[in-house]
Parts: sequence; C-alpha cells; structure tokens
Amino acid sequence: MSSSISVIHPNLSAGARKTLLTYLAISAVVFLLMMVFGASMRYEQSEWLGMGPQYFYQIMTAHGIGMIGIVGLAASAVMWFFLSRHVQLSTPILVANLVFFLIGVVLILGAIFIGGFAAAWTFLYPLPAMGKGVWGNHAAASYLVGLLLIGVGFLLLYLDTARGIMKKYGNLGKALGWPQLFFNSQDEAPPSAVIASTMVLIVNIAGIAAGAVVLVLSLVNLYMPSYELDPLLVKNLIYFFGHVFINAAIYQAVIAVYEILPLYTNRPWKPTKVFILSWTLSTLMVMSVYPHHLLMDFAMPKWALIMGQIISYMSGFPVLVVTAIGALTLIYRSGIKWDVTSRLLILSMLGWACGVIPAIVDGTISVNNVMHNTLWVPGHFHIYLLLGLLPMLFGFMYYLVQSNGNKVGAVDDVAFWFYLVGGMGFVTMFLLSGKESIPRRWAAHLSEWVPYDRIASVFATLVVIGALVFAYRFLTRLSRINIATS
Ligand code: HEM
Ligand SMILES: [Cu+2]
Repeated sequence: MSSSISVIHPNLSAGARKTLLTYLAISAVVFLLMMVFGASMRYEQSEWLGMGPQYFYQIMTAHGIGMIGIVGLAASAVMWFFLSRHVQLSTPILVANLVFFLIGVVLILGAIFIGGFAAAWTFLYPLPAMGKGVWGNHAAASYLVGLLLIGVGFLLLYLDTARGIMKKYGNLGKALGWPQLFFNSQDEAPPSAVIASTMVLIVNIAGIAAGAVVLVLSLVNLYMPSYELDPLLVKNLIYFFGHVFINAAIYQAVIAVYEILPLYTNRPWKPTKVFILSWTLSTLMVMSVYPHHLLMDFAMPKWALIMGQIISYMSGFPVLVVTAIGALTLIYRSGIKWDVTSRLLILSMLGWACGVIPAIVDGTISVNNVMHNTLWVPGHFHIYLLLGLLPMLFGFMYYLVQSNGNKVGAVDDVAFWFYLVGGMGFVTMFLLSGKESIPRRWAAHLSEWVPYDRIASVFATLVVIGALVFAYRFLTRLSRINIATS
C-alpha cells in the first residue's frame, strides 16, 4: 500500500510553489463547502430542512457558480504545475489571477447572501433584472461584475500560457503537434501537458471573451432597461462560455492523469499521432457543440441544433477514448501501485467515461424535449464532474501530499470508498429521478418524489464525509509538501 512516488519539479520557484499550494488549499476548502451546499439542497427536497425557496435558490446559485469557478481554479493549478516544467510561465500572473478570483468571489457571495441574488449561476436574460423585490439591481450587478473580474484573471493566465508556449514552440500549431501529425516530422512531439494546455488556452480565451461580452451587455441592460437584449443571442453566448469553461477544466485536470499514472506503472505515456489528432479535433468540437444546451429553443436555426446533436455524439469521444485506452494499456499487467492517488485517477477515467453516456442521450433532440428540465441533466453532469473531474483534482492533491515518501493512512482508503459508493448512489438517484420526470431546480418536491430525495441525501452525506477526509489530509499536510528543488 505504501508508495515511493517522488514528486520533483525542477523549475518551480518558492513563490510559485506557495501560490499553487494556495490555489489548491482554497480549492479543497471550497469543494467541501459547496458539497455541503449541494447536500443541503437534497435535504431540503427531502423535507429534512426548512430553509424555504428563497434560501434554496440562493444556495443553488452559489453551488452552481461556486463549483464551476473553483474547479476552474484547481484545474488551472494542475495545468500550471505540469506546463511550467516545459515552459517559462509568469508567477506574478499566477498571483494576479488568484487576486482577481478572490475579489470576484467576495462580490458574488455578497450578491447572493447579502443582496439575495438567486437567478441561478447561468444568469439568463432577463432574469437578473427581474428580482421583484427578492434582489435588487445592485445585487445582480455585483454578481455580474464579480464574474467579470474572475474572467479577467483567467484571461490573463491563459494569455500568459499562450505567450510562454509560443516563445518555446514558435506557434500554437507546433505546440499542438501539427508538424508530427500532418508533415511526418521526425522531431519529438510536444509533451502531452503542452498539447493539452494549448488546446485549453485556445478554447478558454474564446469562451471567456464571449462571457465578457455577455456580462457587459447584461450590466448595461440592468441600469438601462430600454437597451433591450436579444434573449436568444444572450443564451448562446452564455452557454458557449459555460460549456467551454467547464469542459476546459476537465481538459486541464486530465494532465494529472497523463503525468502521474506513468509514475505508478513505470511506463511512459508518449503522445502518438492518434493522441495529437484527438486533441486537435476536440479543440474544434468543444467550441461547436454548445447548441446542445439550446435544443428546446425553437427559435434557434434548425441547422445549429442538428449540428449540436451530431457533434455532441462525436465530441466527447476523441480525447476521452485516447485517454481511457491510454490509461488501460498503461495499467494492463503493469503491476500498478494501488494507493489513494492511483485509485482516484482510475476512478476519474471511469467517471468521465460513464458521464458521457447519459449526456449523449440528453444531447439527442427528441429525448431532450422530454428530459431536459428534469433531474436527468444534473444526473449526467454530476457523473463526470463529481466522479470524473473532482477525482482528478483530489488525486493530484494526494500526489503532492505523498511527495518525498510521505505516507497517508488507512482512513484515506476508507474515505475513497465512501466517496465512490456515495457518489455513484447519489448520481444514480438523479438519473432515476429524471426517468420519473422529476423537474430540476425545484426547491419543494411532491410527496411521491421525496423517497428519491431521501436516498440521494444519504449518499450525498457519504460523499461529503469522504471529501472531508481528502480536504483535511491535504490541508494538514501542506507544510510537508516538498516539490521544488530550488
Ligand atoms: C457532494 C457533492 C454534490 C452534491 C450533494 C450536489 C448536489 C446538487 C443538487 C442537489 C443540485 C440541484 C439539483 C436540482 O436542480 O434540484 C446541484 C446542481 C448543480 N451542481 Fe451539484 N452537487 C455536488 C457536487 C457538484 C460538483 C462537484 C459540481 C461541479 C464541479 C457540481 C455542479 C453543479 C451545478 C453546475 C449545478 C446546477 C445548478 C443549477 O441548476 O443552476 N455539483 N448539485
Ligand atoms: Cu455542454
């Protein structure tokens, strides 16, 4: 059970080390807090709590935006850590992103819990301007400005990765491995961390730009209602940004799988032509599938919806398949060392792969018309976020915790099983609820739905206990994490 995986980062300065650990420490705390929020929504639907709809929708808004923001932050730390082994990145920019993030978080929390803002994290037009006394325009503005600031921070970070990568590789095409893919170049392909980071910076710069545009438009409308927006355009921009940002978090966190699993199996993970091709295809597809969020909008051009359906079928696949097959070939008969880190990383592959199946079901226009506003939808995305993305991030934390031969105890193994069993049960209850046509985003449920909610609540509690151990371990071992050589 003990592992002697050593974590060394030759180029990491003390300042960068501290900043990255701060990113991750904040992430560990916020994961836990947001999970408690998530569980409390299930308790409310179970009629075990009596917070009432107003608090429910505030918590739903906070849980949605909080989880999306914090996985973005944690995943960018994974990317930065591995990318900076190959490329010179700016530590001041890394710090600046964190500062923008924290200021944004304060504004968003204030908007929700002081101002009463509860229009859901998607802030769809014209809801922010329609608080009807529950929240005012200033609260909505505080939310939008907070989000805008967080976007500015991330934009700086990805512009800096673009700068660093172009300085070393000449241009983004070379960093994506195109000479190897298209021109049979015999030079060694860029490392997977560079290929993945390049994809991410391309899609996230585009996504954040769209997000910034729609945030500014919404702000103008808030104070100048005569400046009306096109609701369909707004929805397109928001979902382009939201879809890209959350997917890019997975594409950053998966670098941890590429870099850490080989250490556990003693086999290298070299980018092949198929690997390079998949990342190039996913770069294009992740930006063109977002219309799967608009399948119910009859005013959308039909071709866009059909494109959304077809590309949804294909888009999850390339990177997922090369990663899953890559991981399996790496593990097969390798004598892999099993510990919390490797277990979490393998779970993340399974969770990511499983989540794609119900996603594709929902991405089918005829099914979507029936399922979209049911709990089926949180069901599928919690599979690949809770059981795919978060295990990558927790796995990375454990990898750091185990640096220099530091050991973790049996309680961590138990926590893993709590998380796994709780997570699987929890998402299964969402899917079953969706099958029963139970609507999503309802604070109060009919009495025949409550049994589903109660079973889900028990599973959610198991997940929270598991995550509590993960977070506790990371936070209490912070000072012993020794990764920089300088
Ligand atoms: C213990 C873990 C978690 C629990 C108990 C939980 C619970 C919930 C619940 C009850 C809802 C509302 C469902 C409804 O519409 O009635 C929800 C929505 C959501 N959750 Fe989670 N969740 C968890 C983890 C996560 C994670 C890890 C992420 C992302 C990384 C996430 C992202 C979201 C998002 C984006 C929504 C949609 C909010 C909206 O509809 O506006 N959750 N979650
Ligand atoms: Cu999407």
